[in-house]
Amino acid sequence: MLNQFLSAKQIKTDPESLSIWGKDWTNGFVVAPSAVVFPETSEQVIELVKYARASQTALVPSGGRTGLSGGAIAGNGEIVVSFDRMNQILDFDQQEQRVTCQAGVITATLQEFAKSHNLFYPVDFASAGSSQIGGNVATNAGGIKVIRYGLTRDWVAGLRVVTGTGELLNCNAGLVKNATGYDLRHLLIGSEGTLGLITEVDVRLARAPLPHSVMVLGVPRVGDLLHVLHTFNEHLTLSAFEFFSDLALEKVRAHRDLPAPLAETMPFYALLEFDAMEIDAASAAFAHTMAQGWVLDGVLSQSDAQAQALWQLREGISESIAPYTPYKNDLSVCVSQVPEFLNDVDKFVADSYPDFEVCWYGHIGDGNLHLNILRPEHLSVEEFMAKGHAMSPKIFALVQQRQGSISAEHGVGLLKRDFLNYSRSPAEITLMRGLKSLFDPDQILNPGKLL
Ligand code: 2HG
Ligand code: ZN
Repeated sequence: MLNQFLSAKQIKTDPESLSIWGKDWTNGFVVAPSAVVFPETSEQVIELVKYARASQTALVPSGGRTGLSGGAIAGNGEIVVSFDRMNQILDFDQQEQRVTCQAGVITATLQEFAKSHNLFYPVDFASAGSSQIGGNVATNAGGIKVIRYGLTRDWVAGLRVVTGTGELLNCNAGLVKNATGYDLRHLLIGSEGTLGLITEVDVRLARAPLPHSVMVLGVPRVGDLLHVLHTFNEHLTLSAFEFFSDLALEKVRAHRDLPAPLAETMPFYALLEFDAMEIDAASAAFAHTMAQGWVLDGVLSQSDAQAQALWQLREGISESIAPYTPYKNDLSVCVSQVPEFLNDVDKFVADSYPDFEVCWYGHIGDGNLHLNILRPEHLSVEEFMAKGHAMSPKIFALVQQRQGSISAEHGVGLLKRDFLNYSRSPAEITLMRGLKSLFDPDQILNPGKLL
């Protein structure tokens, strides 16, 4: 019985709690867990795994529930393991620039903690106020600063993880160098709760960043976005290179009542961030892109408040289109392939679904495009989802042609599980299944996700 090792306040079975903790931000899946539990220690997580093995009950790990691939959805009587009560910062070493967090520490709390010590946790995204570090590690979260600082993986110096056999692994306790065979830490990062339950993370921190400037540029063609990227990369170090289409801008402006960044509407916009001290190099790069006709207009932030206002144009898009219940995809190809790939998708949608609107935005500097197709008013959510489902194999085939990824940063979860073969070979999937059986022989950890 759960109450043999958890107190009453650590177990919820009321329908409202089940519906809240049983899902993430993904729509369209059945939500039906049997309980939600809130462990407070790694020992309690071990007890939970032992209980799950003995009773053959599946566990669904749950962080801030901001996922968009259904990785934290419990649809089949599972016990949801929420890390909300494991939200302590346990240790900090200023010299080593390293902090040890329980899995449930909110990303923004970690960012604030780093800032208060004149350091920097550089992994950042719009959902940082809710997402938890354990979930970020489980999905190898990316976000808006990957171009300069890399992914969550690049900041994980150590992990404590409870496997599906109830063993607590202490993977690389903060070492910089460790050449002792397979690095299980990196196998567990991005494993979406299918190999183990992450209880603690040692996070490396960066030096505090210099003050930033932000530019938003109007760009006529998608190919020009890459010319702009390369020009700026040659002149200075970018900490972000994002893009969005005119439709995306229209939606976010309407939703947040924001002014237009430029005098005229442009087909595409690039948002660039760089150290303010590099302004001369940025001005030279800007002048060159204007002279070439790759950029038609631009605006530069004059204060932190203006920089934040420009960022809203990009970061607010996802929320602003949520009322359209979009068909969502998170795709990547090599950066050089982005223009042709984007045009392939646009052509496919225009030919096959002429009444659908494609809302493009994303981390184009990483080759990561968020493809959101908006539901037309005349279609019900169910009708539209059915069409989206029919569309997926065609879009994933276009990804496969370019050896791209069907999930760049959101994870596979439930949403992409049946399409994994578009990005992974049969040999890779067989090895992944073998690893799953080793870590979780009873298939109790997030079953049905990823594989
Ligand atoms: C972003 O970059 C997030 O804004 C969400 O990854 C993307 O909603 C989306 O498709
Ligand atoms: Zn994103």
